[in-house]
Amino acid sequence: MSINEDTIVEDKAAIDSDRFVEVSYDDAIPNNVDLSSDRQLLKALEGWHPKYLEWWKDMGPEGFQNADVYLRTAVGVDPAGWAKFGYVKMPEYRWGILLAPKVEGRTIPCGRHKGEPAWQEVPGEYRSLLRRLIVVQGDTEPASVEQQRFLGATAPSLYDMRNLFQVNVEEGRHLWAMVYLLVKYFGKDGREEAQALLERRSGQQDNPRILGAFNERTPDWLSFFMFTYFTDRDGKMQLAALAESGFDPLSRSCRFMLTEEAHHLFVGETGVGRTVEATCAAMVKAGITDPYDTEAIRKLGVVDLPLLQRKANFHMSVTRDLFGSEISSNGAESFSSGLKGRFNEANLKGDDHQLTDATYSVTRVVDGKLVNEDVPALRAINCRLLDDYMADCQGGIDRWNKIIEKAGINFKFTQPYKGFNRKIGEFGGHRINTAGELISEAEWQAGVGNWLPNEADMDFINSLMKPNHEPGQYASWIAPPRMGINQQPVDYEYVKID
Ligand code: BYC
Ligand code: FE
Ligand code: FE
Repeated sequence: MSINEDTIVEDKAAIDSDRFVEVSYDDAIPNNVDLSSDRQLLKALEGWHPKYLEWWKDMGPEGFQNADVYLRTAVGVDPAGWAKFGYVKMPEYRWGILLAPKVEGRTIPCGRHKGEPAWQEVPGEYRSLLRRLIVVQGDTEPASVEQQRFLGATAPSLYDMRNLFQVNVEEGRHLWAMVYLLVKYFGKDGREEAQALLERRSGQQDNPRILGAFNERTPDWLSFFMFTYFTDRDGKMQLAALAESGFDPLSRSCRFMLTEEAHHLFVGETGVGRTVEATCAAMVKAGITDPYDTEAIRKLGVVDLPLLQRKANFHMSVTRDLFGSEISSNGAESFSSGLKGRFNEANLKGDDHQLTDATYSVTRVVDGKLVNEDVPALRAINCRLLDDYMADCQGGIDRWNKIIEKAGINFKFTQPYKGFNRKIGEFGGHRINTAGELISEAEWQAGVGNWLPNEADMDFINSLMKPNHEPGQYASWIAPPRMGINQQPVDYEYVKID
């Protein structure tokens, strides 16, 4: 990783290799998988390419398709220099197929096949389970692009607009990564799945995206920053779990995707952080010390901190649902078959990596009470990844709190209780407040406006969403970044709007 903007955050998902692998850029589809030697695969992907471009033009960023955007493009998988920067029109972005280098002698890290050589071909007995995992992963990538497609028009700066588009083209590349696996390894049904990935639509009634959070709206820039901090972090955790897969091509794909993911998380963390910074600075300047003096704070053209907490509550809770049921036989089977590991599987010490006798504590709702139960760890794989995710969320939250503390304002962001506002799993169907109390429907209705963004909140946020499309111009509600992209200044013309 040499991208300087990413080095100030902790999310440097490393590629654990020191070997440089040549990427072929002469082909229509840049790749390091020797595509030109596999005529049938190449033909299938060349057939998919124009349909992908059609999808991008229909469902990708609205407007700005002709703009020159200062983007990074992956040009290799060497950690020391894998990307180049330059102006690109988004439809001309070189979406490539890049796998992290093969690790010689790699073995299946977990489950009943632990220690056997990693699969280079699809294990027949797990074919449909593996395909399902790849399809679900693939489905989230275009979904996020669809969710974010209207944001360009209200970008708070050209710097932010560029970051949005960077995230969008890379999510497009992540779709390519999964489509490559489907088309190369799953024959006719793989090609059908690749087609279906371009047909489902985020939020559409009759053909929605597969997972709940990817059918929610991303209506404003605060949502975008919260999404890239909290929901792209589900991406990080799931990709990390799939990077442990015994199916080696999936593992290698995910390892490279994690490199790009670091920037998405950076955009989220710094986006929220800069918003907090602008709020605190405006409050201090106006001599406002009470963070709940909402009316006065909003008059300054900045976002009050309690509203940011409600926004965060929404994104945290819908993202937690993405981990599936805490107790899941699907989760157990994905692990036991060796198709998906835990976070950091190969490096977990003092563990049999098979979980034959282990237990794990899961919070459940039993007879109207929240209780912790020890359940077989195998069945609690999803719960464990969710717990790891929640721990991983805390770093940025602590750094946001530091900004507030430094300004001398008495306010602290917290994570709502795990079971708050959940639809999937142990807490689904129960009303639980942010403090972790089971409450009645009436209590929920009375309190929800304090826990999730209410109508007045959304109206206010909307009123702030105005374009700032001149180089160096930043909206009142967000502080300029400390540094630009790739050592460019913060007033660089990151997007040349035609
Ligand atoms: N919404 O046993 P269960 C990313 C379904 S994000 C709707 O509870 P399982 C990104 C489930 O599919 C990372 N349906 O859970 C971020 C199953 O249906 P079937 C994406 C849901 O299967 C930002 C049934 O309920 N990658 O990359 O153990 C921007 C029972 O399932 C939901 C992955 O998720 C839901 N929230 O786990 C761009 C990794 N939850 O199969 C990109 C691959 C569950 O019975 N996916 N269901 O019809 C998986 O590992 C698993 O599919 C899940 C679900 C963890 C998602
Ligand atoms: Fe992604
Ligand atoms: Fe991402």
